This record gives sequence, structure tokens and C-alpha cells, in this order.
Amino acid sequence: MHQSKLLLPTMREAPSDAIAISHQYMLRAGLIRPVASGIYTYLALGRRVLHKVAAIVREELDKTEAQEILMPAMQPAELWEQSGRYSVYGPELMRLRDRHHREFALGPTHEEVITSLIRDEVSSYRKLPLLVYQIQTKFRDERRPRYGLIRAREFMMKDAYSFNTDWESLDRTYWQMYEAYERIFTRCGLTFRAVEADAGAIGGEGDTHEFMALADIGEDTVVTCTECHYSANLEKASSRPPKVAASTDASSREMAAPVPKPEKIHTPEIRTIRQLTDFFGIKPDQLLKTLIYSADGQPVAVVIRGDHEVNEAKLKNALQANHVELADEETTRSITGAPVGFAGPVGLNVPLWVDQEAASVRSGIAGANEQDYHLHNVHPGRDFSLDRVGDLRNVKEGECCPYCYGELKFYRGIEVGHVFKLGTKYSEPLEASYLDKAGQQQTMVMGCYGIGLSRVLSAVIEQNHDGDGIVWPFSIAPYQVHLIPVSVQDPVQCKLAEELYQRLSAAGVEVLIDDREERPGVKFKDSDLIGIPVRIVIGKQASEGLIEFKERKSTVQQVLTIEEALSRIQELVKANTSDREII
Ligand code: 9G3
Repeated sequence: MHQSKLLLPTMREAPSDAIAISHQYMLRAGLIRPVASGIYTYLALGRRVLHKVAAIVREELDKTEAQEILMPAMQPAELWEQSGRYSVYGPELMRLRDRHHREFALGPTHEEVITSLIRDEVSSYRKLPLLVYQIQTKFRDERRPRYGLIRAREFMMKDAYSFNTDWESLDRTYWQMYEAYERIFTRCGLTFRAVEADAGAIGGEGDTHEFMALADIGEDTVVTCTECHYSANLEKASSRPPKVAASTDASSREMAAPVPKPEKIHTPEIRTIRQLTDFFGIKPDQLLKTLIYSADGQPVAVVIRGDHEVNEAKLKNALQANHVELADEETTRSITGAPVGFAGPVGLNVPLWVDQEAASVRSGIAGANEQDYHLHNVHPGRDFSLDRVGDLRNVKEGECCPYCYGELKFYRGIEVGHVFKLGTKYSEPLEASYLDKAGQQQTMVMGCYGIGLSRVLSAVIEQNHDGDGIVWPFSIAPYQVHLIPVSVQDPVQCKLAEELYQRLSAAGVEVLIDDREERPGVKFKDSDLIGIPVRIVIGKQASEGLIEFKERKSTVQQVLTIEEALSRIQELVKANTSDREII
């Protein structure tokens, strides 16, 4: 491609509202342009990268006998009413009416559409397992679109769905897709972790793993063990107490002196953890923090140690609720009779959910449910009920791995893939069933598997850039070679550049030639910005048949003959585009 013909509007500065480096470089390198908040046009360079990522996805999925189909974006509301999800999703689900005023949704995902298709077309076990996928635009009306393609309102997703006869068959398909994802993200040049993820409160779902590309801008927290392969989304991660001498375990708790009755202490304006630990001269782990939540609109009290934080995903699962959120100030006041900071578990008449480590505090300090008063000597089980105890908290960095006592470390991650065992969550309500060998009607067991293609672009840039711009991995770069004649006025340079362009293109190498009448400095700055892996500069030494060779990821520039440069390029192309298996 001749750059003088390419719409490639590079910018020296990114707009101030672009916070993420990947968003800044996508705008500055002319990959995307905003149409509205969270809605983008992909210009030529951006589309070429997206297309390469999609090609890798197709290659790896087609190896697994998955078949590619294409479903509509417009989905009749009836399907979502049958699955029961039409009312569950709020403003995030884009809704519209057709000319007959019939209701539709713009698809954020396609479980309903695909399940109704398979229900109508498949009825025998002989046709299962069936694995279909599509690469298609998704619509989710995010409240706060941000970070460019990381959280967009219209984005490209590969979504796959499997229909299995039973859970055992689903398990095989699930791990087959999991391994395909490992190959896909490796080939895209991403550093990633597959983490155990929260399967959501609604029953009928099994395992689920998220593929997280490690990046500081990532919205998710990945918890990883330093010793073993344990890796989990913070929403799901657990830990266990360190191995300690037997003397301080639960049994010694019983032997210790009985805890005196709770006593009210006047604590004027003492409400924060910090103020309480100073006032009582205790550590935060002796505080019994009580938070009032609203779970699907019903109030509940959550009791947790002062040094821990509530994990709302775990709480939601424990409560089997669709939605949980902290109650507002006046709800807290009306339920506890006191402002936030003086709430406590003793004498509350709402359901009490206690984190398991708060439950094993022997004698704690808690709010007295009275302004400016706290209780000490509060003994869980005696002074408040332990009928509902569970793991309701976030693990903390440095705690022990639940499997091997290794140390848990936190990383930020961008979720680029997600594999789910759905079970019968959709096949049940949509009545997708099949006749088994014995002629019995059985409900299909499903899995679903997503990759955020546009998010992969952002994640790759977050992990592959420097101060001058993007450093594309060869496998998904928009072009493979950037040919730069320093001066298009010089006939020798131009002639050589065009010759090279023809030879490389004829050899199947993807070349962008910067034939613009621009100063060299502008050409080099743009070249660093758009991040094409190999740069060939044709300058003064062109008359001696010598050119400058440089890889974008290295600082080394070499003066080579044409033939030397061509063979270096052939090597790089060969090494980077064969779909090499991951050993
Ligand atoms: C909605 C809206 C947003 C959503 C969903 C539904 C996320 C929704 C989860 C999934 C599960 C998998 C197939 C590909 C992989 C992910 N956001 N999810 O179901 F109506 Cl507005 O999409 N689907």
C-alpha cells in the first residue's frame, strides 16, 4: 500500500480524555476514530489488525471442528422473555421497536438466539456435540464507556456455543476451547492468565474461567499463587490461614477464660476503623464491622472483620441474589437505629450474614446500634447468631494459597476471553432437548465461550508499546514491512524503493511504502507511532545498493545490501506467520 493514498491521520498528541495508553495510541496512530461515546470507526490500520486477530481465532477454532455461522444483531424480545432475562437486564440492554412497534434487543450476546435455532433444528443425540461460533458486533449500553475499545458500547466478539448430551461431554468441549484460547492468545503475543472466575449466583452454571491479559489499566484483579498454578479472579479467590503451631487453633479458644458479657462503651464521634483501633488500643482484626446491604431490595446485615473487605460477588452467591448493593445512609439508620459507623450485629432484626473469619473472633468490638456507643466483649455465636456463615470477603495480597500455602500476589488484568459451563440455564427455559440412544427426551447441556476481539487490540498495545508508539507483534501487525524512502525528490531512492516494494509484495510480504512528500523526521515519527515490525530506510547509500534495516522492537539499525535485507525479512516472515504449535 502507498501511504500517500492511505487515510492514516496520525496525531502528535492524544485528546485529554484518552487515559489508557492503548486508547491514546489507537487515536494517535490513526487506528480508530470516535463516532460517539464508546462507538468507533476502525480505519484501515485498525481494521487490518482486527482482521488478523480474527484470522488467528478462525484458524484455531476451525481445528476444533467448530463451525462458523452468523447471527443477527436484532433479537426479538420474546426470546429474552422466554429465557427470563428481558427483565433482569436494565438500561445496558439496547432495546428498539420496529415499524410495527414490535420490541427487539440489539444483541449483547446470543445465548437465546442460538439456543432457539438448535432447539428447532436438532433433535437427535447423533447430531451432538455441536459447536458453533460467530464473529459479530455486540451492543452493550455501558454506563461509563472508557479506555477506548476496552469498554466500548459496540464491539467485536467471537462468541461460541456448544450443545452437549451431558456434563461429561461438555467437560471435554470446555477444555478443548480452553486450550484453543491458550493457543489464540499466545499467537496474538499476549501475556495472559486463565483464572477461575465467579460463575454468578444463578444456579445451573458450572466452572468458568476468564482469560486475563495482564495490564495495569485492567479493571479486574487477578490473584495468582507464587508457587503453584492457582489463579483466580478476586471475585472468586480464596485463601487459608498460614500453618501455625497447634496451640492457637480453635480448641484452645474453648479452653480460654469465658468472655465477659458485652459492655456498652461511650465512643463519641468514634466511628472509623482507625479511630476505633486507636480508642480501644486494639488491632483491626478484633473489630466486628457491620454493613447493611440491600439484596434484591431486601435489607441484610453483613458482619466482617475490621481488616477485611466485603466481596460483593461472593455475597451475591451466598444470598442467591441477582443484585446486591450497600444500603444508603437513611436505610442503615432506620435498620440499626444509628448512623453508619455505630452499626453492630447484636440485637439487629434483619438476616445476619457473617464472614467465617469474623465468626471465629473470640471477643470483638462492635457498634452498639446507638449513636456514639460501641460494645466490647462481643462473642459471636453467643451475642449474635451464626446461622449464616460463609466466605464473604476479598482475599488480601500476601495471604496463603488455598492449595499450597504459597503467597498470593495481585495483578491487574483485562478480560479478553471467558469460557462458561452453562448447563441447562438456557436449554431448559427454551426447551432445547434431544432424543437419547434409549429414545428418552433429554435437555441439552450447553457451554459458551467468548473472546473480545476489539479488546485484544487494546490489550496487545497495553503490553507492547514504548514512548514512541505501538510495537506490534509480527503475527497481528497491520503491515509487516515499512519502506521509507527518505527523499521522494531523489530519483535513485524512489526507483529502489519502488523496486523493493514490488519484489516484497510479489513475495507475499505485506508492505507499506511511505511515498509521501514529507520531511524525514515526520516519516520516522509516524513509523515509530504505527509500530510496523520491520523498517527499511532507503537513503543516501541507495546509490551503493545499501539500505538501513531496523526492527521496531530493537534499537539496532543495520546497513545491509538489498539481498541481505530481503533474506532477513523472509526469515522474520517465516518465523512469525507459520501457525506454530505451542510446545
Ligand atoms: C445482557 C447484557 C450484558 C451482558 C449479558 C447480557 C455479559 C450477558 C454474559 C455473557 C456470557 C457469554 C457468550 C459469549 C461469552 C460470554 N453482559 N453477559 O449475558 F443482556 Cl446487556 O455474555 N456469552
